Amino acid sequence: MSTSSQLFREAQECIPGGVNSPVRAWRAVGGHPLFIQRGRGCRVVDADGKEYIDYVGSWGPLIAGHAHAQVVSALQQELKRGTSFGAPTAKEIELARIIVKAVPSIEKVRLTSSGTEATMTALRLARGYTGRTKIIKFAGCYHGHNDALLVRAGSGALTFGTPDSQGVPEAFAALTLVAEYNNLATVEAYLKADAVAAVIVEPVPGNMGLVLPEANFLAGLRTLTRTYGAVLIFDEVMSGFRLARGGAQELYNIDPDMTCLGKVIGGGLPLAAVGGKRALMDLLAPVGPVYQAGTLSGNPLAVTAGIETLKIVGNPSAYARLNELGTMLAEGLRRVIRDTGTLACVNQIGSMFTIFFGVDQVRDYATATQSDTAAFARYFQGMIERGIYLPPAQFEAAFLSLAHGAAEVEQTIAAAGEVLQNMRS
Ligand code: KE4
Repeated sequence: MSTSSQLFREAQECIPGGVNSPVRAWRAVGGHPLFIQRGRGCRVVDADGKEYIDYVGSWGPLIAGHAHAQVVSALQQELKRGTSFGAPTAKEIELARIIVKAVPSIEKVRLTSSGTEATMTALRLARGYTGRTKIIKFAGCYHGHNDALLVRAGSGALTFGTPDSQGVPEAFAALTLVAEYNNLATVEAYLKADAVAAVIVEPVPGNMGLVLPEANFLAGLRTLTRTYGAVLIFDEVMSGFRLARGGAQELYNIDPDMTCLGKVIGGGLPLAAVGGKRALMDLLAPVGPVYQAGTLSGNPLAVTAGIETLKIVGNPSAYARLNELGTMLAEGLRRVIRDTGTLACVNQIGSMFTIFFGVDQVRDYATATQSDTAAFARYFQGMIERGIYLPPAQFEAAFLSLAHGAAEVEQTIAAAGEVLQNMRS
């Protein structure tokens, strides 16, 4: 069996950077990526046969844990019926009904195969609906890799220092206005000066590392967009069905015009969605004049994995359990940060968390980018050595699943304490 380092060498011969998505390449933390051969529950095993407690969870989808028996069994049954038909299936109605019931702001929903497609569609709908062209996004927020949104973007774009990607025509980028998260004044200034089609935001950003909305920020966005006639798009690809059944909008009681979902709703298979008010959604082809399509949109296998995952996380105690584990982990990390005299902070909400080094608070792009990414890299490598697999980049969120337990959390805190102590010496 080839080891991860052997596989990485081979991969780089035929795949750019040896990976099919940049943030997997470990460029920000050094060394070579783990090639994962299997997962079960909250653990993954790499090509060298080493086991890790997994806090990447495929960047959010695996909220039920890897290879959950209920998901695997349902997929095995579905697979016997075929893989894709390019025709509507009954299960797409079932998933759409689950989403509409769980997220009151969504009256209709269109399934896509990626979050990028979902946000791209949301912007096109907002432009078609308003007849306006300018959009507002927030520095550090990442909404996938469509041209309009690769401006001051987070996640891998920020990690690799390409928040404004090469190849995006200046004419496109000029239509994207960049505001500061947690700063309503920067949004109102744009709305007053320009006719804006949409404001798109990660209500709880995970792509500059985890950042939390301050009081009235999200409610302020809702008021401002209503006042100036801009469509409010909540990009909940990461937070949807992750932070609550109804996502961040349920937690903060906001009624956006459109919502993008992904990750959890596909349970680890390629599935995302754009949903919202009927007046917007019925502009979509074949009903209305805004075109959007996808060969594998609503794919039966992905829909099956999504339905089963949403059933599992629909258990009444699920979010209480995720929140309990997240709080336990965050409090433990803060304790070892104090005990080792480390300058660092932990942002956490529910089952999402990020540790930032060299700063005592991160509330937006400016404070996130002041963090010590070299220290994060040392921390990451120390945790990997102790069997803890964190997202290999500072500007990402880490995720707990229902398969994690107190034992794994305690093991993680103990490992962090050792690593932070070693970083001091
Ligand atoms: P995808 O096109 O990768 O399915 O979704 C794009 C997207 C949209 N919106 C938000 C809030 C997102 O977080 C994402 C994708 N998230 C990254 C992780 N930060 C995916 C990991 C990767 O790029 O490999």
